[in-house]
Amino acid sequence: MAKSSRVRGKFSAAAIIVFLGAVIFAACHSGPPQISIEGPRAVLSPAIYGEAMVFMTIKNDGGSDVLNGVSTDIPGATAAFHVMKGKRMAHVATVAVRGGSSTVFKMGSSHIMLEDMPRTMVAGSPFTLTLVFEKSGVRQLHLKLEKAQMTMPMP
Ligand SMILES: [Cu+2]
Repeated sequence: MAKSSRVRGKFSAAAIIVFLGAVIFAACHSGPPQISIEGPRAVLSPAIYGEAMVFMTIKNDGGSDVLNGVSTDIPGATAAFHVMKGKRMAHVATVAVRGGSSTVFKMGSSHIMLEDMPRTMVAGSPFTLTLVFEKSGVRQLHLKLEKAQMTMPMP
């Protein structure tokens, strides 16, 4: 009798730990997003004048969010989200920023494309990139254009 009740006690303790774990996990990845932007860089295109690609890691330790827009203060320039479809870039209007994970913009993969920059924008030129998140609101990044990279690693 005493033995079986001790076994039951162990089982329920394990059940409580699993339950608490699930609650903590749910709390972390639901509710408001917790966005942090790591290692943002803007690199001039080695091939096309007036174009640059922006790379970064968007870390989200909270619930899911969506990137609904991107813009820049560079006069006349446009900013857009690009994803790779095979070997071609395709424009997308929004980018999902899943909870509890990192959304990566990198060379040869998803990136932010700057086009139609004026000739005054050269390596070292500062500019502001504005990201608009559905839930987290507006984030502004102050970046400097970096010189074109001569080697373009393939995805
Ligand atoms: Cu692109």
